[in-house]
Amino acid sequence: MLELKKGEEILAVVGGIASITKARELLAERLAPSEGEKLARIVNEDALIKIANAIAMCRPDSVFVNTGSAEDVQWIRDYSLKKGEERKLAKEGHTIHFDLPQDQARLVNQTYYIINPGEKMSSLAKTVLRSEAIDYVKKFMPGIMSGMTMIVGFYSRGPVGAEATIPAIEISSSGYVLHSAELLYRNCFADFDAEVARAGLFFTNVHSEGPNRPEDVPNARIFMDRSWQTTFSTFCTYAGNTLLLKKGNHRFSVDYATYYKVEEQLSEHMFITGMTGPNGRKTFFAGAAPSGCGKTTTAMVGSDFIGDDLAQFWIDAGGVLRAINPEKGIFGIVEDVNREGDPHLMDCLRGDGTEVIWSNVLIAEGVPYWVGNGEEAPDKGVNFQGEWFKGKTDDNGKPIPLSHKNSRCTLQASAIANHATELSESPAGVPVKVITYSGRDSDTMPPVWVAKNPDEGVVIGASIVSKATATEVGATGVNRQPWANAPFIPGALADYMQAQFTFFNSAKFTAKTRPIMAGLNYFLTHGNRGGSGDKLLGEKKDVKVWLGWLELFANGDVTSIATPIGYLPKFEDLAKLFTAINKPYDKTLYTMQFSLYIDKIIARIDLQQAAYSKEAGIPAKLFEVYERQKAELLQLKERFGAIVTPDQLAG
Ligand code: SPV
Ligand code: MN
Repeated sequence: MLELKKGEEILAVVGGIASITKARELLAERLAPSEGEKLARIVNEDALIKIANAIAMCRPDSVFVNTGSAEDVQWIRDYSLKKGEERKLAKEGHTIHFDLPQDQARLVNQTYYIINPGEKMSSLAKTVLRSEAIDYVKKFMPGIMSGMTMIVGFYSRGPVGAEATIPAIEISSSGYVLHSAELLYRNCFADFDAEVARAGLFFTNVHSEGPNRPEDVPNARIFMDRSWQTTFSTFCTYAGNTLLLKKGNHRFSVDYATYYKVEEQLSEHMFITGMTGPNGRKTFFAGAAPSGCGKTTTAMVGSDFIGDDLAQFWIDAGGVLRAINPEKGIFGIVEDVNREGDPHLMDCLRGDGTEVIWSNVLIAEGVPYWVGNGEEAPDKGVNFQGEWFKGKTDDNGKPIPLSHKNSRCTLQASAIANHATELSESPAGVPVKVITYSGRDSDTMPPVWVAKNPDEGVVIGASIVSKATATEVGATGVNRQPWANAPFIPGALADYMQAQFTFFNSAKFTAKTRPIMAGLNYFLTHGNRGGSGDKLLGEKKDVKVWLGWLELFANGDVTSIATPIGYLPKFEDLAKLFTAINKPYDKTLYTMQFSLYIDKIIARIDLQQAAYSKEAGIPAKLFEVYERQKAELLQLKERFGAIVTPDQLAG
């Protein structure tokens, strides 16, 4: 359940401004004439009251209104440099930003949904009661911007005018945050009022890094008030914690789609990309993957890249699934980005002419370096923890890597050679025919398989797992990652799941337009498929083949092998696609990749069933699909044994 505008609005409580008259008085008093003139172009009263309250609460020395004009954006770049949040690098347009060592990724244990008493939330969500959140904000946010400038920006989460686009305000004392916002989101200052009227809502984000000291990070909070669609972020700078236009507002969009737009919209943690099939045919894909599982790489494999992180969907009047990217840029992980796997991105990172904000990489003589870049590495430099030299260890004697695992690059997507910029900006969105779900699964699911129907497709999404890292404990060695979206699902998982079943089964789709839904897995190892060692069975460039096969399958150009878990590709069809990427592919490898390891799949189903049975109100359909698949797998096992090859399956 989600009830909007329920409970006290924290900004108003702490800022103390309840009327437009009072808001206008405060704005007249606190804004320099130049900024007041700019803000006068915004007429939405709710927005002005929010901004006035943020000023009353944070008490900045001055306020800068970002209209998105070239001068305003340059002001933001200069402010960030002057404040020391970014430093210029050797290459024109490149800067480096370091987050504090304690703030190198999403602070999941300090991220909370603000809830009203009695609200039912996802079992995976951390919550804080409204009254406690108010206490925190009252204690830490008044005066948090004193000595600083507050920057106010207006952004559109999608092309202006698109059915699933929602506008938002980003307020921050950080030049880096607003600079990032300019690269990643569409500034909609000129259209803000009209967009709020069209969409019927807007999101608000208030952030301040405060003094930006390590000792304050324990006090950092990322609060998301789902009832008032407002975020609060303090004492941190990592964009995933501060630029809440991104994951903060994604959470609100998920919430809004789940409770207010059932069968109309979905909001997903997915890339969007187009593949070119025979005769120039374009087929668009959207795909989910947990953070750090190759989502950006997959997106850029397409011939018509649209987005690498988020997707907003709706079904149009003709029954076609449409998607837009709420972002216009990339906040991408750089580890393992190299010429071989990511040529287009490398062109932007090493070539000229692209504005890039680097974060938390190694800088040596003004040049950024990162782990896995395929280049020669310097012996020393400055990285996320300060001075660095080869062999440097931390307090526990552990080697400090050259760059942080989550170090990132921020740039506009339009800089990428295969970005379909015009299409990305179209309010009509792109027609999506293929939905994919992938995780990091070393031993169970094949590289690609297609759901037999929408219910089974929803179950593939519900069953994503990623291999646990060394820091995560799990009896089975895998983490469940429902739809790769679970960290961003505020409400009950059961409600979200029901919304997925309803959406993908919608009668608005026709037999021709209903998307196919597929699983992808790039992480099988030799050792787990009858060979030996931890080496992966495939490589990054194989992604083109898996997507290429799905493109053909979605358009009825290839047949498949039916199995209890869905449809598998035939060897001959894959072999042709591998030939097209100049790579040998043999039947032995195919058999290792596509044999069904029945005991493993059943163990995986058991793991999911056990976990979902603990969750209240899960739709019965999920368990029905698992039961049917299990029964059919056991029949197969009886006939062929525990490992069933594609040849046996094809019978
Ligand atoms: C992710 O972690 O999924 C990201 C980066 O896309 S963050 O903004 O931190 O969410
Ligand atoms: Mn993400």
